[in-house]
Amino acid sequence: MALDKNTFKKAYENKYKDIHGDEIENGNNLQRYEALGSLIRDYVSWLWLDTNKRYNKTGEKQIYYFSMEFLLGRLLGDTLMNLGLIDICKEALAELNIDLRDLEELEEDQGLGNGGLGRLAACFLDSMASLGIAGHGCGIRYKYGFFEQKIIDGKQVELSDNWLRQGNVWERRKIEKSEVVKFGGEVKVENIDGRIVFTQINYEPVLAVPYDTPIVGYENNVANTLRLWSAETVSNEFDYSSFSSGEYLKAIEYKNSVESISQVLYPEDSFYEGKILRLKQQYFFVSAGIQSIIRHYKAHGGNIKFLDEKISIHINDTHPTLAIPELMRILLDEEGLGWEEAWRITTNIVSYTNHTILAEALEKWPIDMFKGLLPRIYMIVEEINERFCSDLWNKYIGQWEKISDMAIIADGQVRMANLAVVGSHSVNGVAKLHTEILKKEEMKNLYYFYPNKFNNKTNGITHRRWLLRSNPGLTNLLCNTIGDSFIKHPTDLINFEKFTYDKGVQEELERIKKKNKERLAEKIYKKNGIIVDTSSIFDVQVKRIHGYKRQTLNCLRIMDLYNKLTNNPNLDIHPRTFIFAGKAAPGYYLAKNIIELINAIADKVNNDPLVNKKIKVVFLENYNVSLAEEIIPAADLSEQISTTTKEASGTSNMKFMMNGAITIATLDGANIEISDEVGNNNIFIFGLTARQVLSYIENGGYSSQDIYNKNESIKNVIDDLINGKYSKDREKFRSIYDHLTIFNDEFYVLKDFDSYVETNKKVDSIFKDMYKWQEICGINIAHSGVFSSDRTIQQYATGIWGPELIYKNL
Ligand code: 26V
Repeated sequence: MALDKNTFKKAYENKYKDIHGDEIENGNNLQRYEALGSLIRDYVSWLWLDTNKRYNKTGEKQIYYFSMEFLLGRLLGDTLMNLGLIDICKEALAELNIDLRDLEELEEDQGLGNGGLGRLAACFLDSMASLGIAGHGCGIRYKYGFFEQKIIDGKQVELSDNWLRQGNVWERRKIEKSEVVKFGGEVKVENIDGRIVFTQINYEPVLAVPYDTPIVGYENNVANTLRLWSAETVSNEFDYSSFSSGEYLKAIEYKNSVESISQVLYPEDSFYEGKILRLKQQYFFVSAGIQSIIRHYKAHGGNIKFLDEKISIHINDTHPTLAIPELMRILLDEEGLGWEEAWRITTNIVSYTNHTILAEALEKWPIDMFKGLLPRIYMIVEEINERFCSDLWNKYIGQWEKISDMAIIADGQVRMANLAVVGSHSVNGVAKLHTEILKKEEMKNLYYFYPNKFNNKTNGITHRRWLLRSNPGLTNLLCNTIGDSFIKHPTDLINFEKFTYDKGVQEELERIKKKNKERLAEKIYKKNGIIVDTSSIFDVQVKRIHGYKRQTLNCLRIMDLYNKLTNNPNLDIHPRTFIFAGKAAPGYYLAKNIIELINAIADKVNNDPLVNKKIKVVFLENYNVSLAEEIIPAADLSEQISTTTKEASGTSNMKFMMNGAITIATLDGANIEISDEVGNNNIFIFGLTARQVLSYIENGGYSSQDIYNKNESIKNVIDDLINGKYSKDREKFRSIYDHLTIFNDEFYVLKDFDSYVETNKKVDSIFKDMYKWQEICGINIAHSGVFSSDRTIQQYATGIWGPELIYKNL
């Protein structure tokens, strides 16, 4: 945006007076933040209007990314950057004695997501807008986002995330664009003039009210829309006259039960429970979203028969799969199309991404629950299933097992993944290995039936938030060495490779990292009261706490190192600071126990003067996007140590790499592709291969007890879990102990222990040579461009949504 500092300053002063009726100097920073946010939103509004007008005029294809989760984080800084206003704003505020960073910190994180899947959706919105693709988000405006984590006595305690407490300057409530979503009741079937007509009657109507947030592209005059739906009663008025008859309380109860649909984000991301409220949430936003898309399309003269030429709907995992039968319902019942035509249009429009192969995360709804809540939708799913199964019968005569594996409805359940595959034209995994496992294992039968639907789209991250914004020091160095073309073309980062052999550049990389580490060290001191050595290796594992992500493996090797250091305090190791952060699902006992273990180790190690000059352990509470933005640029070592085959892709691995951390990893998810990019010598790989893990799963043959019995270091650390060393309560870590021993170590932690410890010794020896270490960091940065979500989105556009979408705005 073309604005000068003085104009900006004047506009800000006026805005402040406008909304607060006072002078800036009399107010507090929160008021200053509100005024700034409101001013920026005004600027964006013009752009937003322009973009929408343009889309209506050009009639270009609109992409709708349907997701239960959008983990945006804060918006002020990124929006300012994308508008090209950051320097002007900083300078104008400085003249008013205001530090922009102080205001930025007052913004609540928009935390409407659990982790990887939700953050990916946010990166994709940023990339779509920045590439000039007409791509919009559709989801739920949860009143409470992902819970806030407190650590009390070493344990996770969950507090509600009341993120709207201070209001939200970015959103606009659009009551006039509300939709009605119908739950329950019955379906009346009539024959009207020879046509069978289905009408849902006696249903419970819920009003879906949209709140729109602009998603601003990077310096390209584009503002797309994230539309989040909130549930309200259709009539918001209480009937006060019925107060005396006791109806008033009933009315309030009813209001609460309707509003509960968009009340809270489910804090699980890997364990499926068939809760009716979650099914309601899914249908609620999907139905509202599709109704509004079609209403808009028709209002602008679109012919329903060509809907698939003008829109694409992408479903982020199976959660929005009801988009398929809902679209069918509208095309059949409301638009009067025949089945074949409606089906062709629907499958052309919908595409699906799978994000996990964990069997326990597969969504399957009990038929009775499904049918009771969504009677008409169930009829349509039944019809889809029958038609699909009849195709299967023709192809696989007599192969009942295969057919029942592929069926959409079976064993009293509706299987959402099967419905998603059958009802869409594209099914993608999120990293090469993950896609191969989907094709050859998880969805083998469906893949052989529809080989052309399956494809890979390796995840990515927006380099604008994760490099330009979160690491200005590194961005500066890059601009000074290779110019700024990488900002629009992130693969140009490869030009940095030749500089990484330059000693001066290596020193500069070291200096930048040191500064980032100092900032993080300050934060650690403020939050945890722990002083950490910024010349130590910052060894970081930040992500959801989960068995398969193997924070336990990390813990065991720290416990092992602790044993070795207490036996020999002169052991020659480079000092290390082990940094953890992450939330456990509130109902996941083992994961919560792991958090307690990390904190118990921290307590022990940090307070032992014999070792605490060499190692320290830190658990930072309440991991979220903003905290990630501070931790990742300060990391030396990126821990990506999941059990091979279990992590679909991972995206923090890409963020660390782009910020010049070196990865220690198993050959899982996108780690494989990172390794292919940088070469074996520039990454630390260890552990079982996918083939070995799959063979254990299929053929058995793994015994953790054997390893425990034969390996002394392992035996010692496992015993330490229950011998009182880390807790007076010897039973405290019993569940971890049992998991690793009696339950045969489901995630092969003990199997990978030795190679992990050995590989860490290599880390140590290379870190001692600062120049070599920084050279490798530089190579990682140089090769990180392909992991920008711009690349991913271009591949979605060309391969799934429509090749005409890309490159027009670059
Ligand atoms: C599954 C479930 C199961 C039922 C309960 C609620 C719920 C919510 C989300 C999911 C999907 C899987 C969760 C997820 O975040 N997967 C991660 O997706 C990332 C982006 O593709 C990927 O990098 C991670 O490897 C994958 O774990």
